[in-house]
Amino acid sequence: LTGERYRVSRLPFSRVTAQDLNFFQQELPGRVVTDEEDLKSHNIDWLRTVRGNSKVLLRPQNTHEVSEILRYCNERNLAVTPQGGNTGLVGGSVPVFDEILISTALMDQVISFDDVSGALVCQAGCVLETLNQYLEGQGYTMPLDLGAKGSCHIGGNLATNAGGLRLLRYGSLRGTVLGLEAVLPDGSILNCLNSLRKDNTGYDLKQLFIGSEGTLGVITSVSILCPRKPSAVNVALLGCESFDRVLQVFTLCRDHLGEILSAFEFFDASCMKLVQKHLHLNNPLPANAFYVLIETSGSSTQHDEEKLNDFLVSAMDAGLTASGTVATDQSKIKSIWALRERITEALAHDGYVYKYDLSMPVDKLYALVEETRARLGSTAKTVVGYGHLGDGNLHLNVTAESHTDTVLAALEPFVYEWTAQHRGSISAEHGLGFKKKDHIYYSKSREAVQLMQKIKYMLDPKGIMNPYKTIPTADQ
Ligand code: FAD
Ligand code: 2HG
Ligand code: ZN
Repeated sequence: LTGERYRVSRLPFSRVTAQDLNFFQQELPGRVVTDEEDLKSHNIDWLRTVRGNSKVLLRPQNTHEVSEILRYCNERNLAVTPQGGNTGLVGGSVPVFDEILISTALMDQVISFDDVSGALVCQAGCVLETLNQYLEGQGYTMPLDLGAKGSCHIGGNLATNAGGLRLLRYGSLRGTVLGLEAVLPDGSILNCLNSLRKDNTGYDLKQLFIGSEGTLGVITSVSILCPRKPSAVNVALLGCESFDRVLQVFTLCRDHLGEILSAFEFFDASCMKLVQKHLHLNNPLPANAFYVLIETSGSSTQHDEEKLNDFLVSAMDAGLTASGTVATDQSKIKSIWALRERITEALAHDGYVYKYDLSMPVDKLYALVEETRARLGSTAKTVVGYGHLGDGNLHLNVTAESHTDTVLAALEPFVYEWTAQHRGSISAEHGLGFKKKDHIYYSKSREAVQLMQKIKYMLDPKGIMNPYKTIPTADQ
């Protein structure tokens, strides 16, 4: 866990005193958590691989309270870690040492929804799935969806610039977020919360906070453009005998389904085995080397079904797919999606997980999985490859009985070098957090990192915002 394995030393921040606790209790009566038991789940990440030792968690309800907390912490030189749903996969959401946790859990109010433009304005602590349910009642949907939707907060989604299962259709948060409000480390409030589609007045400051992983300020409110809820959704699960076939299915799929294609995900046979073994999910197809999940979202059931059927006939005729099944009703759609969405959960049951989230040219995606598998041999329990193929995003995961330096040494820097050689990114959508910040140079130049450090220093000269995360400190 933290410290020993990662060889990191505590920076000279102040330590929380009784006087500090008094101040917090005055500001947030009944919303200051200091009980060790209650703090446990906030001090450890979802993967249970990094653990901090925070002694206090603050639960503000509004922007003003966040501002008061940060102004005080900055003056006192107390380090803080913003925390949403704590579903992050790179150790960014938990303290490394005794940083104060600022939770957005009680900032869960919808502020406004414009049912003509689809602009939703809400507080940062709204849970993604709750927002989606709220919108569905009004004929709209959220432009992003991910397996952690039941727990992750929209503020956390912005802070990590989460990608997920709908990016292929609705694009990244960098396009769908219309505005945001953030509290800077000195307590000042940056209000960029507009709901305009177009606004070219000066630099687009909201982009700095999207993907900043809590290192520049706390995102307190969000304005996001939501699409209409599609009235016709179909899902197909296909089996393919090689990755080459998967790629051919993708090309054919784009030709046939074009504008109604909303997801193109793939996973290999090892993933299927894991969800069957650990989660008892049912594979509706005969065993295959690869599986492809295709989703269409459109406005005409008949038109979409016709298109999907034409595509399936072409794929079968061309011998690209060995077997397949189609779902139009909600419960079957859900059970097919579960096979893909719950792989992360199944992996967590399998052992210690080494997790890589890479983007690279699609034709190279699976070669890395095969090389990794051959390289590790019997030292690994399972090596799997899956991901958002439509976005060129591979999730390479390796499980072992426990963490060992031998497995780690076989994986790193190999995986990062391989990715950099193919001009890929070593973090496609999960961010760098605590675990990967020192690997940034595989994907960014020295000059780019130096400019990031200058921006960080300008906004957070004392470095109190989520220290030890995302970018290497300036003197490295
Ligand atoms: P947290 O985990 O609490 O925090 C993440 C980071 O953001 C931390 O650095 C934290 O300090 C910072 N932060 C949180 N809230 C704020 C705020 N209000 N202001 C400033 N900084 C803040 N990610 C994807 O991209 N695509 C996926 O498909 C995907 N699927 C997942 C499936 C599962 C089962 C799990 C467990 C995770 C998945 N993730 C995925 C990763 C994770 O869910 C996302 O990164 C999510 O966006 C994190 O949201 P959160 O509220 O849990 O943030
Ligand atoms: C997904 O796409 C998530 O399911 C998690 O991004 C990926 O666990 C992973 O590696
Ligand atoms: Zn993903």
